Amino acid sequence: HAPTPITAELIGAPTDIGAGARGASMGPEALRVAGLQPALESHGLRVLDVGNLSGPGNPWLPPLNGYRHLPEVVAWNAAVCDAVYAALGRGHLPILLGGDHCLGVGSIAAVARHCREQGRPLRVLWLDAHADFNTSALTPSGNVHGMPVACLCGLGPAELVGIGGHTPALRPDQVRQIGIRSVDEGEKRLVHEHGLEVFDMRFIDEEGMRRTMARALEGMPANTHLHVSFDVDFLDPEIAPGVGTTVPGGPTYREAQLCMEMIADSGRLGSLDIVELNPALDVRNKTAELAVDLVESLFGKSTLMRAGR
Ligand code: 5AB
Ligand code: MN
Ligand code: MN
Ligand code: MN
Repeated sequence: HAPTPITAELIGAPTDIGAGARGASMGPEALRVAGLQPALESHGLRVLDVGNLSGPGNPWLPPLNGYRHLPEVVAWNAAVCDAVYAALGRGHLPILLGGDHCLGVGSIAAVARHCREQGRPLRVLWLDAHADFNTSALTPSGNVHGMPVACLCGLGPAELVGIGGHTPALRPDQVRQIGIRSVDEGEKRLVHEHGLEVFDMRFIDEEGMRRTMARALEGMPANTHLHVSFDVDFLDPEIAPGVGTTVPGGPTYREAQLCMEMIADSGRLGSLDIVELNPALDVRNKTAELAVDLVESLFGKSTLMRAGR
């Protein structure tokens, strides 16, 4: 008989509270318009779209003590953390539709809590142009979307760092960063101090995406929960202009597909964030459509072709 299908739970978080440009708040709807639900269904998943979370508006204020909009960022992350944790408790695979990347704190804190309770190992793949390892002392902007990895590793304001009930939510050795090509000076030092494993664009240029992903996915015991935090600015801006913080020199269409396909082949994917999509900067929703196309590969779009070889 057929195995029980995966149920993906789509959770919209329409906010740009942690970003440096307005517009990521329109991300969830753009992903729906691009056909995310039918795309997932075409690969055999059941899909439950639970709609959008709500939270405070964006007051667009300057930083206060090194953070922009910290109380609002905390409110959104608390809502995301609760929703993702509840989805995992139902046995569903949560897909967070951001929203900006500050929401990675709530999403991954929930996943970490779930894994701790289930006694399962957790690995986080952080697909991004940026390391997102700033602190209030180091940040050039005060934008919290540049800080989520640091917060998850215990570096940040107590309200965010403890949002999942355990501090820190993650150890740096649980994280693999891929596609990195823009890291601030102080942030670089902190990344090295904490021993984050970073497969930057130089590494991908020299070793290729295949060896990069093989390295990023190695050493996962069978019951590992793999979380993918997909910042759409990971992709080269030539193919993905609809983001607030473009950095040239990212993965091509084929490199990104291979990255997603190798994650699918690992068979370990347990939760996903799709963040930083900014429809206000997009061209006819093509970045949203590309994100949907890549997420299809993450759920085995290429499997049939492989089965036939
Ligand atoms: B994103 C920058 N490092 O901290 C900062 O898009 C950019 O979630 C952060 O990766 C980019 O402001 C955050 C300059
Ligand atoms: Mn990011
Ligand atoms: Mn980024
Ligand atoms: Mn960004």
